[in-house]
Amino acid sequence: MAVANCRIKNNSNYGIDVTHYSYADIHNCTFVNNSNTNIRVYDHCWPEISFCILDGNGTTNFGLQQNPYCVVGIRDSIFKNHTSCGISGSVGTLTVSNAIFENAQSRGIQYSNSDLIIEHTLIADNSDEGLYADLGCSLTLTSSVIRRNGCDGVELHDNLVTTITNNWIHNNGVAHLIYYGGSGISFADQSSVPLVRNNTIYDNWTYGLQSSQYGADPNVRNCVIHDNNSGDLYRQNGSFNTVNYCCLQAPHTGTGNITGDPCFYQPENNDLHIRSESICKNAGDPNGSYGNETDIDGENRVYYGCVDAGGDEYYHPKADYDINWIVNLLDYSRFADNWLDINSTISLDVDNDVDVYDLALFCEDWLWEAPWEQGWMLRMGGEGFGEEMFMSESFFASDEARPTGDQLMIPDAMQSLAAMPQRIAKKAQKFYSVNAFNNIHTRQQQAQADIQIKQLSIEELLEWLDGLWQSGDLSEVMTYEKYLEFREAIQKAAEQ
Ligand SMILES: [Ca+2]
Ligand SMILES: [Ca+2]
Ligand SMILES: [Ca+2]
Ligand SMILES: [Ca+2]
Repeated sequence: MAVANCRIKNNSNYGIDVTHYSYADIHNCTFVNNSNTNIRVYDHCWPEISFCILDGNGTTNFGLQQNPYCVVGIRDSIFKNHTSCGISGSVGTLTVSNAIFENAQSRGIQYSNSDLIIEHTLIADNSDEGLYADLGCSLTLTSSVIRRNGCDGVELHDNLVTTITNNWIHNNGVAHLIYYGGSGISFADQSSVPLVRNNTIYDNWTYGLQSSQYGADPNVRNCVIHDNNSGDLYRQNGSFNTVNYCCLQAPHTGTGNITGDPCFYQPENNDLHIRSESICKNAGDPNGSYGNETDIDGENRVYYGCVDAGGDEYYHPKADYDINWIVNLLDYSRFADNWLDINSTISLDVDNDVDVYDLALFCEDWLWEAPWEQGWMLRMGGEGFGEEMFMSESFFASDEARPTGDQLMIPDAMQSLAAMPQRIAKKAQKFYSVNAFNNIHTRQQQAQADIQIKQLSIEELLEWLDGLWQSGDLSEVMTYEKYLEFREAIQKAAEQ
């Protein structure tokens, strides 16, 4: 079953009811004014939801309700303005990426006894907790932003495995309800040790982290916990005893803990990137293992030899020679001007010559933009501004108009098809031209190309250069002769 490109509105009970062993895929649909729940998922179902807008419009209770034995996948979707929770469920599995949960009159996300994997998601401005999980949940929360919720940012009770990494959790507790609290993360009676690593936990109404008297002692590493109103760490009748390599509000026992101003970029505008002078740079655990992990921006988790404390890893590539916060043709022309010279300000590796090794490094930073100017978390959410930017980040190449009312997120059928997850695309294929399906293929090839540029060979470098030339951009900064000379020099270097 597939439902694509539909407006689903003004129904009583449910917009879509997925029940009893259904593989319903819901793509590019808008839900509004359905009286109880926009999507109900009940009893052994496996729906995939992509590019949907579930709008409670101040009348619908739930965006999505998930009941026993279901596996729900959500990506590139917006849940907003529900009178209860954005999404709620029990006894199932939920995976979420690139989504927004905002302005629910209860919790943004609420689950019991479920496996939850949430990444690259904004949970903001919900009246109660941003994320609430209890009674045997396993939670992986990564590279997400949880801000300005009414009570705790994240509240956890009696859960199993909990992993919280590379997030920003800030300015929660805006309702100022003392009984319900307003901490960044609140733990109660956790049955195994939660890992809380590389998070930035800032300016919450009560504590950064708090815990009940009983339950496992969280492993807190490489975090920035700063400027929370009641304090950084609070455990009822006890203390947090595993806190290392953190930048804290007050001195705390442990290895590598520091105190002082983290030097956020613009905290008043939700921008918790750290500045070049920040004491959090390289303050994380130098012996930690970070694999292919990325920071909140999607940049490498480790730069300059050591992981930073907090969700952000500071990075400003040397290839931005003119320091205008983007690596583009202006930088490239300086690079080309110094080709095969000795120039320590242009060379990007440890020696001072400017050769193919430097070009390979230059390619890695090509079109880098400063995340403190362009970060996704700064563009998502916010009145009348966020959504189109969120979508352009996720999908659109440029600034499409923000959908309003019951408009679809993707107004164009071919673009909608190109954005479909694989499973629904297969189902939908026969309804569309082969030509349109090629779009998916093209996109996959593009994704492949992005991966390959990381494993640069000379051939790829030359292709990259040729592509640059053919795009016409290079001719603005150099003549064709100069370009050929440069290309030839690279080729020669490769043959040596
Ligand atoms: Ca670093
Ligand atoms: Ca970063
Ligand atoms: Ca530049
Ligand atoms: Ca060099």
